[in-house]
Amino acid sequence: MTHESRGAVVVTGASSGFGARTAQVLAEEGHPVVAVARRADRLESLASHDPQLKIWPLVADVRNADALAKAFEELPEEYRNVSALVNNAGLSKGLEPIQSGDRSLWREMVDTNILGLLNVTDLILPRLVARGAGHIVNVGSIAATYPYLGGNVYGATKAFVHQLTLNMCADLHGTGVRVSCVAPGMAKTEFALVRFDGDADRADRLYDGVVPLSADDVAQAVSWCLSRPPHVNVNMIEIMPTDQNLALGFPASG
Ligand code: NDP
Ligand code: 8X3
Repeated sequence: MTHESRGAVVVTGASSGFGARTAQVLAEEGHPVVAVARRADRLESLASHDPQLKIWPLVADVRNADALAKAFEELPEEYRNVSALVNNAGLSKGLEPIQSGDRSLWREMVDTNILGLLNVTDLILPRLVARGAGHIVNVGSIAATYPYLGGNVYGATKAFVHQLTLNMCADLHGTGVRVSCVAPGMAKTEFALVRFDGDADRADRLYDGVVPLSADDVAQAVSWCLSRPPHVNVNMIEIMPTDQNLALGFPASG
């Protein structure tokens, strides 16, 4: 554990998948964790699963900056000394080609994956700069770098996350705040279920013949970034299932 990471860690999208597992892993390492998402029941069960772990459920929609700020004002004392942020909340919606895409789905992805991430960053980053140390890990995607059919707006929102990470590193040089991006490939979480609007059969078909990444694989990568010594900044980690072959096109056609 590095010096600055002894404080609390804010993990967004902690009600499921990567975020839930990351919250557990970081709490097991001894960090108080502020677990952010919209589904209160999921956060409550994460927080109460192991009473030894310090996980505080913070129910908020990352798209609503005012509600987020208000909820953070009400944090108990031991969760207020935030030293790191994992910007993980995000989603994909639909897999239509761009020419027949649905604007409301595009907006939901942009509002969540781009503006939502900026809302949380805007809230937490000034605290990190003020303490002269801190770390932000942004969860990107290989969809940012490698196109696939129907990935259009989703991939572009993740390309924003990748480029923002590098630009944040540039701006934050000399402040003691580090910024990393973890870019996973196909992983079995609720991601595909959300993308296909609750169609479980279609979501499951995505993983036919593939051993996907697990939420733990990604959580370990996030933990590794956060636990590097202060002189090391991990800019970017790409992590893919061995079974996922970019040269054969993307398996996301579901
Ligand atoms: P899940 O669907 O399992 O988890 C997504 C999380 O984001 C949930 O906790 C959800 O919580 C939260 N979330 C979504 N919208 C909002 C919102 N408006 N406000 C607050 N929280 C929100 O998917 P993953 O764990 O797989 O996804 C996590 C991240 O990883 C995403 O950014 C995704 O794009 C990215 N990713 C996923 C990959 C995969 O194959 N699974 C691969 C590469 C990247 P709730 O609904 O309760 O608000
Ligand atoms: C999600 C990765 O491969 O399902 O970001 O598009 S993939």
